[in-house]
Amino acid sequence: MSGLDFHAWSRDIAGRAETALSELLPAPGIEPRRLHDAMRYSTLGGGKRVRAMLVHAAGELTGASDERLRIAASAVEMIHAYSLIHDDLPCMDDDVLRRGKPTCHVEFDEATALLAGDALQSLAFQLMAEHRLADDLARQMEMVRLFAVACGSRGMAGGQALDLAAVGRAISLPELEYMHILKTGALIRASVLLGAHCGSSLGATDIEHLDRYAKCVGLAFQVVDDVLDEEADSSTLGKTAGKDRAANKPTYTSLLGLASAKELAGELLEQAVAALQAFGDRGTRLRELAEFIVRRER
Ligand code: GRG
Repeated sequence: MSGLDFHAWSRDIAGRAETALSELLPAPGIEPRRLHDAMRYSTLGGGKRVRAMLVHAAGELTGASDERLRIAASAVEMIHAYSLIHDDLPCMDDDVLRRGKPTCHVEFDEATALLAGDALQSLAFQLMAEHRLADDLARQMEMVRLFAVACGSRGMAGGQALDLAAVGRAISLPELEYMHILKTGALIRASVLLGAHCGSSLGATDIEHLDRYAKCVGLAFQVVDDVLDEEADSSTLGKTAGKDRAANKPTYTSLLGLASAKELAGELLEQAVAALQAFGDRGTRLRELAEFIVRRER
C-alpha cells in the first residue's frame, strides 16, 4: 500500500484517472467532432471516480503495475460514463442534470448522446484488447469476458431493464436487491476483480473473499445512493435530488424507511470489511474505500 493517507490517495487516483481518460479518449477537434466532444464532455471533469479507485485498491493488493491499472480503471470509468449518458436519456430516467452540468442529450442532442454512450462502450473494450493487462493471455481473455458479462443483460443493462420495469410497481426487498446487484453492483464487482487480475494471481479462496467484498460494497453503494437521493440537495449531488420518489420508483428508503436503510448500509459495510480479514494490512485501502463509499455525502 502507498504511504498516502486515504484522502491524499483518493485525490491522487481521481487526478490520475482524469489524466488517463483525457489521453485515451479521442482528442478534441478530431472528426466526428461533435461525437468526440460529447464523449469527452460526459467522461471528463466530474465524478467521484469510485470505480477507478476500486480498480487501483484491488490492484495494489496483488501488486499490479500502474500502467495496467490505468487502462483497466479508464475502461471501467468509460463504461460508467456511458451508463450515465444513456440512463439520463428521455426514454430512460429523463434527467437534465448530471455531475453538476446539463446531461449529454441536453448539451448536445439525443442522437449524439446515444452514440457517445455506444462509442464509450466500444472504446472501453478496445482498450482491454489493445493493452496487455495480465501476463497470461488466457487470464486477459477471462478479464474481458467478466467485464462483458458485467455490462450486459446479466449485469448492468439487465439491471437497468428491471429498474425500468419496476417503476410504479410494488416490488419485494429480494427483487430490489437483485435489481441493484445487476444495475449498480455488477460494474463495481468488475472494477474490483479487474484490478486484482491485473496483478499476480490470487487463489480461488482469496478471489472469493474479494468477490464477497465487492458484492457488499456494490449493494452498500446503492443503499447509500437511495439515502442521499432523499436527504441531499441537487447542488450537492450534482444531479436532480428526490428523483426516485417523484418517479414512483421502489428504493431502499421507500421499502425500508430512512433509518433502516442507513442501518443496512452499515451492516453491508461490516460484511465488506469482514471479507477482507484474510488479507490483513494488505486490505487496508479496500477497507478505507468501503468506508468512504458508505459515509460519502454525494
Ligand atoms: C443505461 C445500460 C444502462 C445502464 C444504466 C448504472 C445505471 C444503469 C444507471 C445510473 C443511474 C443511477 C443514478 C444509478 C444509481 C447508482 C449510480 C450508478 C450512481 C452514479 O454513480 P456515482 O455516484 O457517479 O459513482 P459519479 O458521477 O460520481 O461517477
